[in-house]
Amino acid sequence: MNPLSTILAQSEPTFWLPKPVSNFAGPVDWDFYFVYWISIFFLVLITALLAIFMWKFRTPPGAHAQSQNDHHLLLEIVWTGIPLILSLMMFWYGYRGYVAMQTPPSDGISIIAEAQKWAWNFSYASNGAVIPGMSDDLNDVRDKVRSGEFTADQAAAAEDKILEKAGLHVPMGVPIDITVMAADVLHAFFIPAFRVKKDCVPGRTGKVWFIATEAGIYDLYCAEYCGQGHSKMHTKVVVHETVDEYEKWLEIAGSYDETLPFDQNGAIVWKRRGCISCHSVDGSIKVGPSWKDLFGSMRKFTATGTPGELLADEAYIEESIRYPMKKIADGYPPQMPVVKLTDKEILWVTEYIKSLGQNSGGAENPQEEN
Ligand code: HEC
Ligand SMILES: [Cu+2]
Repeated sequence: MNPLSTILAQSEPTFWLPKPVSNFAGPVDWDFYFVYWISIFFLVLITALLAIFMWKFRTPPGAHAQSQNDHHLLLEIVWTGIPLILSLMMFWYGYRGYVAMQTPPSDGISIIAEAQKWAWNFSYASNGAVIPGMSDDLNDVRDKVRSGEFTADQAAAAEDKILEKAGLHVPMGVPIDITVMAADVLHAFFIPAFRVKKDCVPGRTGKVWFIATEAGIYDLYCAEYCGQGHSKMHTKVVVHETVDEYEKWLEIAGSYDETLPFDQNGAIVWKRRGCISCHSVDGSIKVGPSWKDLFGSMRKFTATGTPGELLADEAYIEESIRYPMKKIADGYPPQMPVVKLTDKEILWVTEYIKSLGQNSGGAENPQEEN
């Protein structure tokens, strides 16, 4: 390491940066403060010289302007040479860090982070479990803290409960190899405490890797404006102390309780897989139609430009989930992402939708002006 490192690399949160807890925090913070202090130095130097020269060389009353073209070779060399060296250093440290971040080690734990409007899903390569971000539940907790309904302790307890089956979980001290994807529009995977950020681009995969260096709970944000619910697309990273602890968690969190009735599991799917951010179950209209009284109603839709009408039965629901772009319900935007549910999850969701009222003349398509 560089002797400057000890001065520039931080180990505590600063005014600009949160507490650094990954292998990249050292080099990233070093680069940041290197550029920062150089900028401050020159800002002060140049502003001060400007003020001094303005005063010193001001035109005396009555004087006439004269040409002052002149050349000072040594000065030219110095004020070109020093910035050149400094900017090459900035480039070099930045480039070195960038290459390290783009090269995941091959022995990491593989996880896929998929972004959709407006939720995260994390799939774990070791057992195929899909764990949701549960942004809505976490946001509820924050709202309750803000409104005074929850104390800090109650909030922490509620958050722990949610994170038993949600969030991105990783063990400490092991390389984590994350593939980022997007189901619909641009999103970005951003964990400030780890100093990693990567765009999630529909139709492409991207890579992020890191080694977490301290157990704890940290924020994970979407850092690319992705529409109405963008600001709520926020979840947590849980760093476990040991790989054992992490594996134990994964085994339990990844499974549904198959002894529950289908509709109850369907309600879990609705929350877990992010349907909740667009479909209400109480009749209110969010981005998509409410699921209340949907089953058995007549649905008006447009399929590749042609209007049609169908009964919302099991087949219609299944098709709407597997191929959301085939039939676009009238009055709604074609905004539903392809969320890859398992056959069981589709069955459970369908039972859940049935349990929310059937064919009682509800679930009208909204009026045109919506
Ligand atoms: C980003 C918002 C969004 C998310 C997330 C979303 N949907 Fe949708 N969904 C829509 C919109 C908008 C429509 C209406 C347009 C259309 O038919 O595609 C719709 C339509 C549907 C329909 C057909 C309803 C009708 O009235 O014709 C079903 C069933 C459905 N969604 C199920 C789901 C399930 C299950 C999930 C979760 C796995 C989900 N949706 C997640 C936006 C969303
Ligand atoms: Cu987003």
